[in-house]
Amino acid sequence: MPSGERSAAQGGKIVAASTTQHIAVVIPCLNEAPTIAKVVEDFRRALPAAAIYVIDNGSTDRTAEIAAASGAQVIRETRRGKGIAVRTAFRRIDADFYVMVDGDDTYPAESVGALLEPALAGQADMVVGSRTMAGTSSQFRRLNRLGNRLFPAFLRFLLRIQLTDLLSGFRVMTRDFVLGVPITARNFEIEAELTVKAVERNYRIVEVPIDLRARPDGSFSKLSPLHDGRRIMWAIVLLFRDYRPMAFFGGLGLILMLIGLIPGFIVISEFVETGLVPRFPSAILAVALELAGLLSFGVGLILSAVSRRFQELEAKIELLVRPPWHGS
Ligand SMILES: Nc1nc2c(ncn2[C@@H]2O[C@H](COP(=O)(O)OP(=O)(O)OP(=O)(O)O)[C@@H](O)[C@H]2O)c(=O)[nH]1
Ligand SMILES: [Mg+2]
Repeated sequence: MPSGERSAAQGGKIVAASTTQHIAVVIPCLNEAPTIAKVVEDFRRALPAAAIYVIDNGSTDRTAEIAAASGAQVIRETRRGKGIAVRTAFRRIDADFYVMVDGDDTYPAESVGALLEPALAGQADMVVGSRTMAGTSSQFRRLNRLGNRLFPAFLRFLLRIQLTDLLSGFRVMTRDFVLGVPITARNFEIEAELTVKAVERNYRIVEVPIDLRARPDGSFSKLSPLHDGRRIMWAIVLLFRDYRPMAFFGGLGLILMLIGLIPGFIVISEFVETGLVPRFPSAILAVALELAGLLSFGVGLILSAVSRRFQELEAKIELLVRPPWHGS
């Protein structure tokens, strides 16, 4: 493994100290020709010993060519999607620490030292550059800002995740983290997936404030707030279903049963008064809703037992793959 330089921020300045840790900067890119050279150069300056990789998804502009000319190693991935590009990067690149950042020159390279610090010090498995922490002055597009408020609130409500920025594209991850968190997202759900899966697996997440810049003129966003926002929301719902099946199906069951009480109450009160059941369809609807609710509860119970056993299985596989007596 090549030797690298250890960078840490002290008083806002990045200082280098020698270490044998290998740092890889991973930049997923789709048509970022106007900015990619600056991003590569900025990270080269901030982390002189790190290897810089641009994952190109068949850009139709000169992104790959410019990235290579700037000294980055270009990995080509024909399947479209930021999530797929990041997954490919993690499979192909071996490093002790991974820095993930966008190629649109919106994240500050000068903050990379502050992001690396908790990971290098062994205090964090993933460090997230938070664009919304107190004290930051990030420049969001209007709908993006709304999404970046809405999703953390949504996750706080569903999964009690207390983080300020779920969707930040500027992160540092350790090798252990990258090996331990399976990625399935294909597009912009990647960040939400990383965050939720990290929390559910009890990885240590540290947020560091950063300022997001606006995209420079002539560079175009690949994110459609409505379309991708919907996908991110859907991804969060599916993660909730998979990681908290009892809450998901139990909640659904409770809602169905409560709705079923309405026709049920009418039918029962009529029966108590007259001894008859004149509204037959209401009676059937009430029973159907109560049974559907119970079924949903049952599904929740079964899935939560299965998911618990899978957690145990995952812990055992981890022990087999990386036995503790072989060091970390
Ligand atoms: N490899 C690859 N990278 C992608 C793809 N889509 C987006 N990206 C990159 O992912 C990063 C984030 O995309 P952006 O369009 O900047 O999305 P955003 O940062 O959420 O939103 P804006 O900065 O407002 O546009 C950029 O570096 C893109 O080039 C893709 O399909 N493949
Ligand atoms: Mg961007």
